[in-house]
Amino acid sequence: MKDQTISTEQEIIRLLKKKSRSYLSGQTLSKSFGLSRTAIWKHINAIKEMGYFIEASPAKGYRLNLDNLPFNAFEISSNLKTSFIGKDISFYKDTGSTNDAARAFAIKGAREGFAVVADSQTKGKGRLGRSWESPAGVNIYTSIVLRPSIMPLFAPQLTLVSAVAVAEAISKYSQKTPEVKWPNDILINSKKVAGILTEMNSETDRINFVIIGIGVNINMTRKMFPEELRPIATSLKEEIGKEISRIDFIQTLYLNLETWYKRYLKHGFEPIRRAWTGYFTMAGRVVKVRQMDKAIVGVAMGIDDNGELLLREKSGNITRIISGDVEI
Ligand code: BT5
Repeated sequence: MKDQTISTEQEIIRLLKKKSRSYLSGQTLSKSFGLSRTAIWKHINAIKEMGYFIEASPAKGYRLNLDNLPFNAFEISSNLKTSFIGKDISFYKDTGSTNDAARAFAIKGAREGFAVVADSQTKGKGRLGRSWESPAGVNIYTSIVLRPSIMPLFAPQLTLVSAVAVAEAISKYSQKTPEVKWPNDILINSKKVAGILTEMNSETDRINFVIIGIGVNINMTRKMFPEELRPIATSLKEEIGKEISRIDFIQTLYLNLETWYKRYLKHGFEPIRRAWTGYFTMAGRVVKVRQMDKAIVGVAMGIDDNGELLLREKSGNITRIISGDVEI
């Protein structure tokens, strides 16, 4: 599934990273690879074309700019601390939807943890046929294949597992604690910064695979949002006022997701419910839940031990919500 051989370019990038404080001479590189200096120069050009910034000095050699590394599979995999999530990555400059790409890989047998990452999407998907704004060069769009041995009816809990992983990753960068909005939104200052789309392929009592699609607005500016989303959507950069490395963020996200997913498989939903509740600030507020054919108004009370939303209606009845959109 993944090309295991490290290319000469990747090997050169590794050496340049080690030497990034000073220059690495063309001669040293020629010796290490047994290649002519012209051949090395061609590889350096290929590396530049991959989006790396390399200073070349005829007298001193080559130096890599570490502050401006490109967003690609090789960088995401370098120093990734997970044991299975994101160990195999298929990276696209542009794709329709990473969820669709991941599903195609999963059908062909991609193993658990396989991840698709795109720099941009042309048909980014939300739930129920809605779309996800996916401009290039600024955000994270990733879909991960999971193969949990749980009953299909529990699959929606994986959205909450992922929401906790995303909220925790955001907390690492933002002083403001993010909020979760049931079932699949992550907000900062009441604006949506990330969304999750969980899709499943199953038989009656067995899951074949689940695709966890995660979109996080990292460095998107206000201007890049369509007008109608500006009042309700935001990015990490807009909220904290500085650029964040997408490589660093996605590595944190994969590690968090792996940790929470393992915890879920081992200990069940309860630890997830507790962590999720810690990010749920809407408890006690009156909300409207829109469903396919109706809307229910009530006081949001939190989630039950299955991950369903509990709503206290005016009558005093407690209703369990399995699916829907929550509005304040
Ligand atoms: C979601 O749906 O929030 C799920 C979003 C999942 C996106 C990821 S990106 C990687 C993977 N590949 C995909 O194709 N999808 C997943 P939903 O709850 O239905 O919310 C959709 C609504 O959010 C839209 O109708 C807009 O109102 C709003 N929206 C669209 N793009 C947004 C963005 N970039 N940031 C914030 N809000 C957005």
